[in-house]
Amino acid sequence: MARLLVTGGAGFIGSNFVHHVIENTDDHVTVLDKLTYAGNRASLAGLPEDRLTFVQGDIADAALVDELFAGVDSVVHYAAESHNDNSLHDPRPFLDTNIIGTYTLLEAARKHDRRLHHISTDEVYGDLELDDPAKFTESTPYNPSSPYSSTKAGSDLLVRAWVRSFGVRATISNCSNNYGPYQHVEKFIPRQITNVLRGIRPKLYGKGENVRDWIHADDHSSAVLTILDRGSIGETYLIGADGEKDNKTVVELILQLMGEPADAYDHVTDRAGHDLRYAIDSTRLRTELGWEPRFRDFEAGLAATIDWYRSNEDWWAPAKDGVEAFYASKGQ
Ligand code: NAD
Ligand code: TDX
Repeated sequence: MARLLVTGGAGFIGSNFVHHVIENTDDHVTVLDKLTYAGNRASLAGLPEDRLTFVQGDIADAALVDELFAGVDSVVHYAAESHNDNSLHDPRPFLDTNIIGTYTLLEAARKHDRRLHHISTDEVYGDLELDDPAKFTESTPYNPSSPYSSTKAGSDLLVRAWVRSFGVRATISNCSNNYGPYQHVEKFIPRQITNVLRGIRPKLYGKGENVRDWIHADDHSSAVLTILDRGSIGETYLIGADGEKDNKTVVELILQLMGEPADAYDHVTDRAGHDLRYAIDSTRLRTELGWEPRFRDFEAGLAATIDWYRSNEDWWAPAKDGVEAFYASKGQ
């Protein structure tokens, strides 16, 4: 049995990871989460109390982080400000959490010699042209576009420097867009599903040609456990499941699966600096560490996600009106 510290474990991907760990290992999990607007204690409801300790706090609180690192074997770092649109409106919290927060964890990992896995994003690589056959690989140069992705890129570089300069035992993974249960309604897929459930027309930025490479959150979790177990210290692994789709196709599929006409959506103001296309080449993770995704049918995974939002209105309803008011103020 290992003792894991999971930062951001009450967020979307972090909570999916905690569920995955409890179901698939004997490990004990301590979650450190600030419970910002994006964190939800209810995402961890029902998990066995003897396997999970929840601590509300900030990853930039050095004294708290020091105390928690002393009591665990490994740390998986999900906590972040994660939404591009928010970073265009108010970048400051992105610097505080993604940069200073990650720095604080690295200093604790160095002091206590703890294994750290840092969760990052494919957005650090910038974007690809729509007609470019290339995909991102571990050697693609960093070229982030938004305040969000630039702070994630900065946090990755801090991790690399702490490995090289101080011998911290860390790995990094950069994953593509996740979908699944417990994702905040500010994000693309949950926003459109909950719009349809509320009788609001889905909102597509610009022409909807932008491409995202979708992976189920549970596949992201199994990849992270694989890297934590067998990854080489100091290395970066790209995580993706060959799920490229343009946004228009995804909205039309949501409408179709929910029994609405496929054209019942609105085009709204585009995102400033909107990345065109992300695509992941995950050959390294598959060949060197033997990982494979389990969710290969996007339509089936999306249908299950729609069912989850239909059945869990209590979980998402409190955030919905505020999110829509924010978007409306920006013509989105
Ligand atoms: P999220 O916004 O749903 O969750 C973030 C969590 O971190 C929340 O529970 C929040 O309360 C917590 N948090 C924020 N600031 C904190 C702080 N200072 N101290 C402690 N906790 C804090 O985000 P997500 O979509 O689950 O993303 C999780 C991680 O995965 C992020 O690092 C993100 O960059 C990365 N990632 C996300 C995606 C995606 O598709 N969502 C893809 C690739 C990588
Ligand atoms: O209402 C919308 N309409 C729309 O067309 C919203 C909210 C988004 N979009 C578009 C913008 C993107 O092209 O959908 C696509 C996905 O948008 P988001 O869900 O905001 O995700 P994205 O910006 O691609 O970033 C996500 O994946 C990488 C996560 O939020 C990041 O945390 C992760 O690093």
